[in-house]
Amino acid sequence: MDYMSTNKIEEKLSKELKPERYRHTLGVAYTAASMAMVFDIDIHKAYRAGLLHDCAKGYSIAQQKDLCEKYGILIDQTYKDSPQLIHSALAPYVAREYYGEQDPEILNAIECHTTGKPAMSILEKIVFIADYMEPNRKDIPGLKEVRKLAFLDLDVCVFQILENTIGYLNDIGQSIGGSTMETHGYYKSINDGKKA
Ligand code: DGI
Ligand code: FE
Ligand code: FE
Repeated sequence: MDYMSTNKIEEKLSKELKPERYRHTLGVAYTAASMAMVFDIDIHKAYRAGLLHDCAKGYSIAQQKDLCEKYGILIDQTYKDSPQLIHSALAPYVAREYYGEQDPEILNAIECHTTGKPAMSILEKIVFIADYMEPNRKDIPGLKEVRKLAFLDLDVCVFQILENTIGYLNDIGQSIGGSTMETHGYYKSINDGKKA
């Protein structure tokens, strides 16, 4: 697939995703672009990463599993327990094949947008955070604080999101994947190190 203009990507996503999901997608794109202005990275890159982050969400879980087979992505125990994480692993493949995205920084950022990972780039942190806090997200406890932190300290903000998410998943009795815990531990130690 050849390079697609941002306009074309928007047009295609608006057909592939449900209206509510597309609305969220635009929210993440604009939020990521605003954060890029604060943290001095390429605004347009942040916008495109936001646009593409949920590009695999138009497929059912069954279709997502088939696509994993096609691309050689292993469906491990974490994905069996939490199939809502699969669209994130698929995102770079779908973005490349169906949306012509070649930029490795964008592809990496959309790949880790659900669980995060240790030592994320600024763009990776921005997409992870923007996904959680874009304006169309329904209000949840702690969201106001996350929205402020998002423009002040990316590492503290990432950690706070993981605290909230892990607490929430524990409350509803959902299993928490290894990469989520690994990201949480990494950002805890990074932030503790800054205080010391
Ligand atoms: O914009 P979305 O695609 O809806 O949001 P998302 O990609 O951040 O993630 C979807 C869900 O995954 C969200 O409710 C948080 C949840 N999640 C994150 N880490 C884990 C997890 N769910 C489980 N079960 N395990 C995890 O480790
Ligand atoms: Fe997602
Ligand atoms: Fe999302």
